[in-house]
Amino acid sequence: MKLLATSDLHLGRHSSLPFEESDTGMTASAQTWHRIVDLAIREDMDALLLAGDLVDQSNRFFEALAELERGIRRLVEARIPVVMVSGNHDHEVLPELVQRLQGEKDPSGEPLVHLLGRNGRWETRTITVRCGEQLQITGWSFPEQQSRYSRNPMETYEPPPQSGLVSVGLLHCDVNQSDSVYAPVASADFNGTGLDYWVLGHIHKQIVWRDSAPEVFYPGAPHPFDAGEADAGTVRVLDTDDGSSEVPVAPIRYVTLAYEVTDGPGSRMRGEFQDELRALAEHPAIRSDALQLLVLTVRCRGTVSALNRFMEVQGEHEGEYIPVGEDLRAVVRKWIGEPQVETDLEKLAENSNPAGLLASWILHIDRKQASLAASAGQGDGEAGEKKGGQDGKEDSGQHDGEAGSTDSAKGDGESGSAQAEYPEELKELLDACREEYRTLAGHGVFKPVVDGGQVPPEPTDEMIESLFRARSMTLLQTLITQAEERK
Ligand SMILES: [Mn+2]
Repeated sequence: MKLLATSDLHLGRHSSLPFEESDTGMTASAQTWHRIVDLAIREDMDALLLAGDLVDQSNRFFEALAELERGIRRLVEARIPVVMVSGNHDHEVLPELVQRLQGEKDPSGEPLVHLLGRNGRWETRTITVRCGEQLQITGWSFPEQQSRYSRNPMETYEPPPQSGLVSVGLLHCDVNQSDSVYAPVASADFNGTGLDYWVLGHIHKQIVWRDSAPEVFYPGAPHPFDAGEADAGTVRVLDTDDGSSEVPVAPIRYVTLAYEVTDGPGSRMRGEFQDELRALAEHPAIRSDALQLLVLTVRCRGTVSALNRFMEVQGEHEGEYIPVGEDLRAVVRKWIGEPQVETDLEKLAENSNPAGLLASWILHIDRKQASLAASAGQGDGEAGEKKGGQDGKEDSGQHDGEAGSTDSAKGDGESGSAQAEYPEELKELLDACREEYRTLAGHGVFKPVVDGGQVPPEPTDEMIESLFRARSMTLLQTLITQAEERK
């Protein structure tokens, strides 16, 4: 028996692509939905299992619902039963859709369209699938009035009677997120449920709990909507004889490529880039006749000069379509250049220019913090026993790690007792930084999270120094980058 399983189509949801495809069907999940229907018919699937969130946002999208209905009618014509449960997006609209389709029956009079477990009640049905065999299927749907459901639906689950038939569970739920408002369940809840398989919906990434019995999986969303859904784009075929496997179906896939850019000859990169895209298109998790467009995010790390060179060769690709195969193109959605700045602080601090000044301030702060860590480390050693657990927990944990570092030893040697003293101008800057911090915090601009969520009423010296150090480092890197660019 071959069952096609999917969920989270979100028909009607819009993609955020800025390119020409955003107006065409390629970014619409309706196209993917009809490809899933094609696949079910072409590969003689015995049933289609849908684990919820088939349309986006309840009854606002009648067009989306019409596409869903059109696809289901095509399956019904091919005598492929469709079994679904509703999720947190389609809980209102699926009942009326199924109502409209309840007259669709196979020649023996059995209904071909099923919605299981309406209104948050578990339900088991035995259906005859396309090959004539019987399948026992158990499911639970989100209540019609509730897009949020904070209880665990498995609390009310009872194993259906043993039938000897292939048995599958269908559920839209959030696994191992105990505070979720979308039907939180634990992965362990599926153990001992007496079923052969569980098909879950809600998470858009495919997840398979491999070593569990029953076999439990999220098939994942078959259609990705943005760069954050690089893992979406496949359905799962559950073959009761040969095991289950993923099948890519989406016409569009989002991919991030990462490069270390070197100062070598830039011209070879373009060719390499295309080779890599061709290899990518052959990857089993992506390769599909349906695939038409790869949307790329390209992250490059390297020195400023190497990045500049790379962009000279590659930069014109942004938004440009790159042919990859006969029916496949790629487009670069975004280049992200991550300049790596060489910062030898000691060496920079020898200069009297702004970069040198910033470097020496950073070194002052580092030395002070290192010496504090060293003395605190000593303190712990002496008083560790006496302090015990009362308030020593945070302190000792924090200082233990730092005390052993070579930095602190270096700080000791270099400046001795004078290390805690800052030059006047640095003191002034830190005071200004503290004032600014107070003003921003007073306006609720940011909420500093320190030590597990507590917001201290007054920033500590360490906080102000860290803030100042981070800002100085950013500024220093900008200065160096600009200097390199002028070369
Ligand atoms: Mn959902």
